[in-house]
Amino acid sequence: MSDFGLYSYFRSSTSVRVRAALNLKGPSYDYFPLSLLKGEQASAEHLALNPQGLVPTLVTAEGALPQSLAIIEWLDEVYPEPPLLPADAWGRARVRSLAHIIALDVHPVNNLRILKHLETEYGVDQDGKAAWFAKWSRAGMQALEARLTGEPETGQFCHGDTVGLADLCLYAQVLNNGRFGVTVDDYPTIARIHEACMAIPALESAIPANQPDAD
Ligand SMILES: N[C@@H](CCC(=O)N[C@@H](CS)C(=O)NCC(=O)O)C(=O)O
Repeated sequence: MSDFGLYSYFRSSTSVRVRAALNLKGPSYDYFPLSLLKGEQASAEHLALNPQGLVPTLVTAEGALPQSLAIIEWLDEVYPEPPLLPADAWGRARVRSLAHIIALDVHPVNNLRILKHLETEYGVDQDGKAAWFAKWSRAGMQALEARLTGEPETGQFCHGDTVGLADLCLYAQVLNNGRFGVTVDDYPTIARIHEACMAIPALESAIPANQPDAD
């Protein structure tokens, strides 16, 4: 029997973050794919676990846990190795602060349900949705790049030379950006860290193309 069940969608960047954390930490998990395009995240079965109807949802012996950052921080406490947050308070605050640029400011306004709402309620077409995505994604990437380039704690990864929570958010967002034509060309430090992330087998195996529901 597996340690966990994970409700996930291959392209979902929040699911990428959690898959990467699980792969790094090592517990086994059953993969339950939900097609966001078919609306399976809003099925009665999934809503019973996650009333928001969003992925990922981690099913644990203690209950279902939605919200990728909460899942990753919980995994980090239960499986301390390798740590995804620094040992010192300032380091933890900095890593969360970097991760939040993506997870709290970029991702929420570019989520599928927002893009769908723009289309159905306001008649925004594909080009308009791509422009919306690029605007908010670039705003976050620009700020992230400035911080990563200017702050002395940046190393091979966002914080020092080991992969952590901020890196999981960064590489998942860079992958997602690619679908909307937002490249890393203007963000050399982000590009360098993304490449370092992709060189880690646990992270590479968590990318959309390597999931059972990839099309
Ligand atoms: N804050 C949540 C966001 C979860 C989320 O929005 N997931 C997206 C996929 S990346 C989703 O399920 N979207 C479905 C929809 O918008 O209907 C988290 O970090 O887990």
